[in-house]
Amino acid sequence: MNKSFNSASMIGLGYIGLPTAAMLASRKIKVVGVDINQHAVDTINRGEIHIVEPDLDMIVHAAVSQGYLRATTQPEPADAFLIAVPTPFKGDHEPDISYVETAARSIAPVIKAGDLVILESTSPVGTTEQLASWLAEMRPDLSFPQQKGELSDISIAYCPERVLPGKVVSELVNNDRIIGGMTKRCSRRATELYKTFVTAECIPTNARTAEMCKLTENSFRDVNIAFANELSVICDKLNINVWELIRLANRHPRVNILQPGPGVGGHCIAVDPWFIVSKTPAEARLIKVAREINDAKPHVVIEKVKAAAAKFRVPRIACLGLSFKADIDDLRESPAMEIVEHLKCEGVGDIFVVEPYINSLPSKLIADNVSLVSLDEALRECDIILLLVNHKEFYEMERSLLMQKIVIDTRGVWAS
Ligand code: SAJ
Repeated sequence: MNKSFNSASMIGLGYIGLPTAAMLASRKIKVVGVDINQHAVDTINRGEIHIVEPDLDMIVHAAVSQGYLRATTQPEPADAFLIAVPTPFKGDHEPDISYVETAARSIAPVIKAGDLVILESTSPVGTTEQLASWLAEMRPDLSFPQQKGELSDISIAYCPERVLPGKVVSELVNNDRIIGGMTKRCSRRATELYKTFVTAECIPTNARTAEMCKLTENSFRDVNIAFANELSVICDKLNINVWELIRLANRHPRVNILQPGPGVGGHCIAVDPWFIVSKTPAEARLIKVAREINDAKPHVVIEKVKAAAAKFRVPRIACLGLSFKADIDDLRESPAMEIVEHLKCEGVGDIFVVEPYINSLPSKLIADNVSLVSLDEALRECDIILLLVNHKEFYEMERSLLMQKIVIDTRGVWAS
């Protein structure tokens, strides 16, 4: 049992906060999770979860029933505070760190000398220093690293999460962790906390480098997906099967091209590169173009569907998958959603969605008369089959059912 931290508080109980809170609780640290979403709080307090993530339900259930995890809407005192709230962008791709500010201001009244505050949310460079100044402004009775360095009452660090949705539980334990303390002592204290459940390495650095490291990881992936997406558009023009092309090119020992798709979704890769672009617009040229290429990809797909639909009087279009990637329920920033919405708004045809991971469509689509149907029904009723997400159900289906249909496979699921 860890003696430095008997209690911890997680601010934000979403896709990152809840699993992290549950892992800490599984190591017998008393964890209070804080969220403004009363439904999430009530669900967790029943020992259940409000998100889809493999194996998380068992860990949360055990932590709640053994009394190590509890949720509430108001921050309470604890030895360590971890902040995992959203950092979206606003207007012209400018980062919106208002949730971090609200979280900081909400914990300020309950922090005490000796506490550790960790920011996990993906953030533009400088946000941790900003967080420290909000706390200092609200608590002049306490000292902070920017004022007293190693002697400060409060330790502050930036420790980005880097887990993959769908594999969160194992990656939380097995991935190396970057620990960006505002001072060396801050890094040591944060490492001590993470070491309660992380078996991989915790690597210390400063807060600004840790912030940039997180943005760099996701921008690296975005740029590489943009390369694959650009290849797919080039191959369409040249009448080459892009999936076969990539498979062959990847047989080179130093080539590893990612997979094209209908666009890049999720709340991370489609967002984080803009945090670099907005700070250094003149320098971040490749990163910006990659974002633009990936953002343009849904429109390439829409044009293909329109061309196919023009052959029918009232085209019936089955859209297979709505989530932003395979085998999860997360619809945030999903290119599949964007494509479905456009097809409907532009009156391209009757739209049927197959999404095995959700029980009802978002209200926007219900209002637009889009129907959620089974795979069997979609294949029976529709003329055009548009595959948008590579869910395992679509790999496993009987391919002969696609005969006589116009198939647009944006993920290469049926390419071989
Ligand atoms: N995608 C492609 N082609 C590919 C790989 C992905 O089109 O070859 C698309 C996906 O379909 C999806 C989007 O990219 O729409 C993002 O999916 P992803 O699996 O690449 O990443 P996320 O958003 O689920 O998680 C990423 C991860 N970052 C990296 O791999 C560098 C994860 O480790 C981070 O923790 C997460 O972002 C985050 O929270 O920042």
